Amino acid sequence: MRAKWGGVLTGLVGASTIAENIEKETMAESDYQRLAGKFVVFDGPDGCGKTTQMKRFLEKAEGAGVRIRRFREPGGTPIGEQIRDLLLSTKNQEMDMRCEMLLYMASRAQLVQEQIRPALEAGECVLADRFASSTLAYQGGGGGLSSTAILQVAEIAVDGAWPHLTVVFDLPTDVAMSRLNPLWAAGKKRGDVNQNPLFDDSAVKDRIEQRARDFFERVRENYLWQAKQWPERYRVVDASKTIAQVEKQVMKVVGEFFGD
Ligand code: Z5A
Repeated sequence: MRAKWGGVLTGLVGASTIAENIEKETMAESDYQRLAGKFVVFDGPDGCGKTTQMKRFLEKAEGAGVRIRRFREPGGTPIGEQIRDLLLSTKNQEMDMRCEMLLYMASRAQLVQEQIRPALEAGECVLADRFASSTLAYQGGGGGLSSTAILQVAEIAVDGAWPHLTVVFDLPTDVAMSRLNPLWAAGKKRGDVNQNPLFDDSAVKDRIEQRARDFFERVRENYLWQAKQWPERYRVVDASKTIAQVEKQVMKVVGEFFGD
């Protein structure tokens, strides 16, 4: 398992690694077999469609005989699910960003020790819905915490179990928001989305709505920055396309990453 995070954590660059050339629609049998013992993360802003794609990928990988385990963050263990409730509860509006970051990491530490490391050591493929890349994007890019500080805590939480590949699902914020709540696109009442405290603004005012939107712009930009920072283990797909088109991109980038 690799621990290659680090370097100077500043700046932002566009998604030069977006898979635009959609040629490879399926993964070869040999590509699937190379997933054994590999740790793959699907990540991206809310509404990017990663969960939809994970289900499809999982089905295909299992169909090809791959022993594959799927986890979501925060959560994935009994302790992690309790931490998830704390984090996503709309009651905890006063939660400090540092507390939030540490709770995500605490859930992750438990998940790594209890599930991810044993699965990888047993030769299974691990497919995770979010990982440390989410903390960098949300609590770092969105919340303003230093990426260096987040990575220092992550080194403790992850304890060497870094993903081999992180697939970032990139799309314009408005598209993501409109998927989660069509009212967003119409500029009307936002409502609650996935019990997300950021959106718990039942009497939406423009200032609040704008603040949430800006946050997610920064989240998106941070994911793209990560992909630029660590090109050897990140790939970006254009998640604004149809579900079938995004799936083709996923097959292409994963197949090529683990292929010959
Ligand atoms: N968070 C954090 O801040 N820091 C961290 O370290 C971690 C997480 C680990 C977890 O919420 C929250 O925790 C998350 C980040 C934060 N939210 N915030 N803020 P969650 O687990 O409840 O949800 P999520 O991870 O954000 O995933 P999601 O809401 O399930 O969305 P998704 O996985 O990105 O997308 P989806 O469920 O596959 O699709 C969303 C909708 O779009 C659905 O109706 C689909 O049918 C539709 N969809 C999907 N693909 C397409 C395409 N291609 N076209 C059109 N429509 C589509």
